[in-house]
Amino acid sequence: SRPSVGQPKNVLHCHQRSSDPLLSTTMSNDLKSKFMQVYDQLKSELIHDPAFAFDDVSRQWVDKMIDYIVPGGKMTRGLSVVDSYQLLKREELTDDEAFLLQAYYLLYDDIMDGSHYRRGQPCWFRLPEVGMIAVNDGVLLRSHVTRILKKHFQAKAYYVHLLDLFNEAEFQTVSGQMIDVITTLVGEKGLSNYSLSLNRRIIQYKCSYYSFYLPVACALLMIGENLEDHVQVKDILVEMGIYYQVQDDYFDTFGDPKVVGKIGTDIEDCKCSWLIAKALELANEEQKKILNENYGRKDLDKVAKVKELYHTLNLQGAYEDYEKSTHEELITSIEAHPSKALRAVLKSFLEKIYKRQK
Ligand code: DMA
Ligand code: MG
Ligand code: MG
Ligand code: MG
Repeated sequence: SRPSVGQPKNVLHCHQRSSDPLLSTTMSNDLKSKFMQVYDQLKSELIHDPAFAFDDVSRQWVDKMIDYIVPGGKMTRGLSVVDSYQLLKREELTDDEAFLLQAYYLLYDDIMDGSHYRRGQPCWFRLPEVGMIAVNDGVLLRSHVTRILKKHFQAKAYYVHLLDLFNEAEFQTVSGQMIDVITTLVGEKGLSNYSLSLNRRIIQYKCSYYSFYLPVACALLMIGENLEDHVQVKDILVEMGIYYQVQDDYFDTFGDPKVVGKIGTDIEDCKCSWLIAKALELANEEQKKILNENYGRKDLDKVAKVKELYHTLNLQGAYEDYEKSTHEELITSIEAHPSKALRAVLKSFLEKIYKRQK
């Protein structure tokens, strides 16, 4: 089994909450606490639903489940909505469906990936009393997203577009998740079809749309924009999302679990991650053979052999080059956008994720 990270609940969790670069650089404490107030309100709306009125057991379950998996992350997506809206309209707004959506994707992702830790604590489904009840918890969270949208945005002219946007983003994400997982069935028989272009296709779907496009698109709808007029913004955000997930793939092996709050499973799971795709591109025939023999196996010695080869191939260096050139390309496409406000939104997001450590 996987190495333990010691006392995750105390050590990792505290670390993560206190040192978030995103929150500390761009969000005032005031906005953070306001954001958490909205979280509390939305949570209270759910736990006081008549569905749970007849007994305390179900209410406590939902209370605990939501607190366990919804806050505690970087809250990037939820805060991005607020951030974009403020930059575009210079008004205040707090809103957090996007991070509820994130909680439910992660809940399923950890089950699918057989992960053990998330945000410095054991994955929700790993708790002895939870197990496969987590499957239903995920559906509950997802349906609550739609209910929040209804309760708070039903009267708005853009309501139907907002619903459609969430649904589309969700379709893209779960399609990406499906491809991410079924690709490994082929990979387990041999890595010959693993490539950077396959990795790009997977991560574009599973990560970009909901993590980067969705929050900004929400803000655009709220200020009365038509999303069809913002294809250029969408393309840039999709590129940024791909970059974000390449970083995630890199942290899976090279990140410090104490900092990223999770323990990587990509090598064991035979994922078509950026690292293996890049490694295959750089490897000679002999090294490719080693990768084919050791990648995608639960055996710790085999995992170690893959990591050793990653070092030999200097994937850290390749990653640094990738970061640098992607940053330059993104800056160039952002500069080409005609709207000053949107350039500011896009640049602020890029600078938040550039060279992130978690
Ligand atoms: C995550 O991919 C994608 C979604 C849609 C949650 P991943 O399995 O690499 O994420 P993590 O490293 O956080 O488990
Ligand atoms: Mg996954
Ligand atoms: Mg995962
Ligand atoms: Mg990952």
